[in-house]
Amino acid sequence: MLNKYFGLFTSLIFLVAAPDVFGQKKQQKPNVIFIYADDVGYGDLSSYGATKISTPNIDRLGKEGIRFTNAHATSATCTPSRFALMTGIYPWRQKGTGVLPGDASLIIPTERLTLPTLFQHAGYKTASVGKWHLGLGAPNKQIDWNKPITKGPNETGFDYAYFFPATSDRVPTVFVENHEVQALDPNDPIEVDYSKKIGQEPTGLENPELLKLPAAPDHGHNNTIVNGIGRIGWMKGGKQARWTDEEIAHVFLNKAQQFMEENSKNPFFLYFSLNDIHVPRMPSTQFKGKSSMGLRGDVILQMDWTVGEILKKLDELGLTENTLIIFSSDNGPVLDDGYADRAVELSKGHHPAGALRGGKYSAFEGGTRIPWLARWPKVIKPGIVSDALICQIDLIASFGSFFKQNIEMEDAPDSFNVMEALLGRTQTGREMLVKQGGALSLTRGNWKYIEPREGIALQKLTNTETGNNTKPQLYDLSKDIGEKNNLAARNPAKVKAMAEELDKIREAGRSR
Ligand code: NG6
Ligand code: CA
Repeated sequence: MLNKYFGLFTSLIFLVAAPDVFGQKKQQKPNVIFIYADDVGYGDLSSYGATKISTPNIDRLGKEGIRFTNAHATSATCTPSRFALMTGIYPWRQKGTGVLPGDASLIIPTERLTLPTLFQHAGYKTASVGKWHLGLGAPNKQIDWNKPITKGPNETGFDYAYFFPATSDRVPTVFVENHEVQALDPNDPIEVDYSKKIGQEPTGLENPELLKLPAAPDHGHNNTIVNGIGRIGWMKGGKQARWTDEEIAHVFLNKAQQFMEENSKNPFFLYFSLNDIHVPRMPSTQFKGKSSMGLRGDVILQMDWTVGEILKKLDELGLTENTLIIFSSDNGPVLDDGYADRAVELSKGHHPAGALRGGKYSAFEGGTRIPWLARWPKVIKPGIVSDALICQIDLIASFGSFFKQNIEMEDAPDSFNVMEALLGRTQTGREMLVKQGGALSLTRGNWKYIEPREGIALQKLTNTETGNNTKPQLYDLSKDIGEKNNLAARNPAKVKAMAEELDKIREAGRSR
């Protein structure tokens, strides 16, 4: 503890007094904006090879900054990737970090160091705007949506938060500002249930004729209908508070821009967690029909526009030069994720995971290797393409080192300081990385080992190759990025060494 405070104290002195942090006197700390898109694949952006869709605003970050080709989320779904980003802990070390329902309790212990608390310690104002999906309220306690919500983003390091609880396909379909559900009418209290139907409202199962966006067969998404869309989970009440899906991107953008304006005179950290391009894909009128790929393409355009609006706001506020803005995604892509939005049929000729195998839910590269572009005009040289191995879990150790904060091992046991790589000063990132689809994998250098796992090889609903195999898999990513050629049988010693290393990382409770 003492150490920690001493570290904090010295870092404050350092930051106030440092004459030369980046070659300039009295360098103001950079603003940091982390834009976290949902389910955007390695091949979904034009800068990563997409030809059927154009994403000029996101691509611009790479042209004016750096674009990574070997950047990763820890996991192939949302909640665990976000948990890792916030805590620096591999999510599989903690039970209950899988995809959460909308009424789940907060899974980040509030006493922990988190990425936003680290920024607070460095004197930043912090905000979380957008999708949350890390649970709310005390453990094992039912959330009362009609009273202030006790634990959430504000208790894990965010000074300001405007968010929805889980995903846009899960109830409750409401926005929360700090602790309060927005536009709540006390005479129409909200109730949520994930185990049984509550209330008298139509459900997708009973009244499919009421759906404006039909659910895909067998995927669920057929509980309470809100805004013509069947959701996962049942809710009643809160009629006035329910969102309109087509407005979500605009609402979040407005809140993000407002936070930037209010904090233009002091350093800020904005975690901007987009709803796009998760299902249900419901673009605003502005983007409907604007792509050649149906709704999924339209929300890619909407997402790109959103990034462009953030860049404009930075220009307008005179903050462009000294803002580090990062764009990334929480997991790989999926076409059919449960609504009949024709994504599969209309994406012909588009490869959402690029040359990678698998996608969302998969232990193959498509599940976790994601786009990562970053711009900071003052520091990052324009036009760098980097193949450094980096992971979102590394942000906490990287910024810890940047701010000269002392991060104890137990604070972020799986986070590595890769700041030099993030800023394009070296092409060397971390040496190894454990990733999670269903199975765990270990990547070290060119080699990727996927540990044996029972379970279906192909998830039919989403058409995902899961990476499950009862035999070990070993791929040489330098020659076989598509993981087609399993070299395990020919390299038993390598398999043994990597399996042992993975076991050791698991047992040690830490990897740094
Ligand atoms: C799945 C949902 C899927 C999506 C996912 C979470 C079904 C059949 N599928 O359970 O639609 O919501 O959870 O996505 O219900 S994530 O990006 O937030 O991890
Ligand atoms: Ca996701």
